[in-house]
Parts: sequence; C-alpha cells; structure tokens
Amino acid sequence: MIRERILVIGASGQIGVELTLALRKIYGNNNVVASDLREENELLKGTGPYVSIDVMNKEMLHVQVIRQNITQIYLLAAILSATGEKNPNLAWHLNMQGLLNVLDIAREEKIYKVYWPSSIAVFGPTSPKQNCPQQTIIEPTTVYGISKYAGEFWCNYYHQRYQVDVRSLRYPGLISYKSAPGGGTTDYAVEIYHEALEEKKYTCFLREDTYLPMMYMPDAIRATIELMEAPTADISIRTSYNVSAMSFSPKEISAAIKNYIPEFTISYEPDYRQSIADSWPQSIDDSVAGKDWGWKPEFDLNKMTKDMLENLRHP
Ligand code: NAD
Ligand code: AKB
Repeated sequence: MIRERILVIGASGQIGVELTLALRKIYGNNNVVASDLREENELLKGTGPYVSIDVMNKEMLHVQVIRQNITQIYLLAAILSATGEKNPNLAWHLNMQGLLNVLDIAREEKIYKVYWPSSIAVFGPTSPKQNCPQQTIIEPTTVYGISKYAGEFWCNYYHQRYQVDVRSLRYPGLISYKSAPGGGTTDYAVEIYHEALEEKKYTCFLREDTYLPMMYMPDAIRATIELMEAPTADISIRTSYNVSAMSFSPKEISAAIKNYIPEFTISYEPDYRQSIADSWPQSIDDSVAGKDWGWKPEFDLNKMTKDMLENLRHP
C-alpha cells in the first residue's frame, strides 16, 4: 500500500484551509504538506507541515515535490472571476501556467493523483440557464471561465496521453465561515452573513433576482474527497464534473437570514460583477457525478444559513 504524501498548493485560501484540515484528518497531519505564496493561515498553524511555494516557479515546485516525497497534489492556487476581469493577463498566466507546471511535474515524477478544480464559470451566455448539463454549449466570456475551460482540456489531455490520474469538479459558488473568499462573483453570499451579524444590513453588488448555483463548504470538501477516493473505473469524466447543491438569489438568501435576524435589511448596488453573474447558468445538472461516484449534497439554503450563523456567532 502506498503511504500518501499530499501537497496542497494554495492552502491558505478559502477552500485550501478546510481541505487541508480535512485531508490531515484522513491521512495524518504530517502527511499533508500545506503550501502557498502568502503566509500560513492562522487555522493551519501548528496542525502540520507548511512550505512557501510559488506555483509559477516550476523548479522550486519540482524540488519540493521530490524533497517531500509527494504522491498526490491538490492545486488550488488561482485568480477568480472578479479579480480576473481586473487583470486578465495575470489571471490567464497564473491559471494556465500553474496548472501546466503541476501536470508536467506529475507526469515526470509519476505523481499518483492530481486534483484541480474547475468552476461553473466555464459556462457562458449561450449555455442553458436552468439545469445546465454536463455536456452542452460552452462559450465562456470571462478570462477566468476561459482559463478553466482550457484547463479542463489540459487535464483530459494529460490523462489520455500520459495517464496522469487528474480529477476535477466544476464547483459552484462556495460559502464558508472558516476562511474568507478570494475575489469571486459569488463572494456576496459569504459577505452577507458577516454583515448581517455585525451591521444588520448589507449592500449587495448583484441584483436581487440574480440566481446562481451555490454549495456550502462541508459539501464541497466531501465532494472533493469522494471524487478523489472513487475507484478509477468509476470516473467517466476527465475534463471536470458538474456538481451542485442549491440555487438562490440575493433576495432569497436575505429572506433566509431574516428568519434568524428579523431586523436585517438588504439594498442593491449592482457593479461590474453583475454581467459576470448574468453570463453563468442559474442552476446545474449534476446527475453524472451522482451516477458515477454517488454525489449527493446535504445542505440546502436554510440548513446552511442556520449553520453559518451559529458558527459565526460562536466561533
Ligand atoms: P482563494 O483565492 O481563496 O485561494 C487561492 C490561494 O492561492 C490563495 O491563498 C493564494 O495566496 C494562493 N496563490 C495565489 N497565487 C499563488 C501562487 N503563484 N503560488 C502559490 N499559491 C498562490 O481561492 P479559493 O476560493 O480557495 O479557490 C481555490 C480553487 O477553487 C481555484 O482554482 C478556484 O478557481 C476554484 N473555485 C473556487 C470557487 C469558490 O467559490 N471559492 C468556486 C469554483 C472554483
Ligand atoms: C467565482 O465567483 O469566481 C467563484 C466561482 C464560481 O468560480 N466563486
């Protein structure tokens, strides 16, 4: 049996913190090496090894993979949709070159498994708005979406040509209380809980009727681990799997919050992120993930709202 040594790149980010902690529970603290360009997140400190890595520096990355005897890589470093529109060249460069560096090293060092997330941002205005299927018209209009779609095909290519076992999920907007989101269009759905508790009011950068696919972080972490643990024979999609849990608008999440904080009020000042949100589907069909490896979400809007508010009130 292989003794796993896992490298998480981008471990100080919104997903990285929780995924690193979850992987440490499964594989043992010392077998999961957290890495990031920025300093180690407070929640990770003292829980296991941390190294500073710039995924763009292939040589440094390669040295660490060999030195740490890495057998699996989780690549989370990326620039998300809203930040990407402010600096398209940087977003393309990091999102593509970071992935290619990891895939190349995985091929050379016979890394056993690679995880790389895609996003519902691969879909564009010509994709179906409701229950957007796994395979459909995909014409993204953001640099982030273009980079994710290209990345999906690089993953597929490295699997077919070099047998790298790279697996991927198209996450929807992720909502969490442990670590802050990093420059996405769906970030409002995290900010709103903090502002509801602290200020009792929130000004939303999307219109009240903007429906988007969303997922609570515990579901996202479970989906990631279930996909990575699924038998190879069950994996039919080598680009990236649609996964989803819920779909709501700013008006609906504010109504869910009002059930717990009746004095909460919301106002709307849509900005450049509105056109990004308008280009994405409102809901996702994730039946292929269900059929292949049994994906099933646990949290809906109300269950998530209760849990978010409880955890933010009593950290
Ligand atoms: P994040 O911005 O919170 O975290 C990314 C981390 O990568 C940061 O800690 C950052 O310091 C680090 N990083 C940036 N450049 C780096 C570099 N050159 N070398 C090493 N580390 C670097 O992002 P996240 O929300 O945790 O997203 C992780 C992945 O999941 C990304 O690929 C993102 O596209 C994808 N995703 C996220 C969501 C979401 O809602 N959070 C949804 C869909 C897909
Ligand atoms: C973003 O809004 O950019 C991310 C995503 C859906 O990929 N949360």
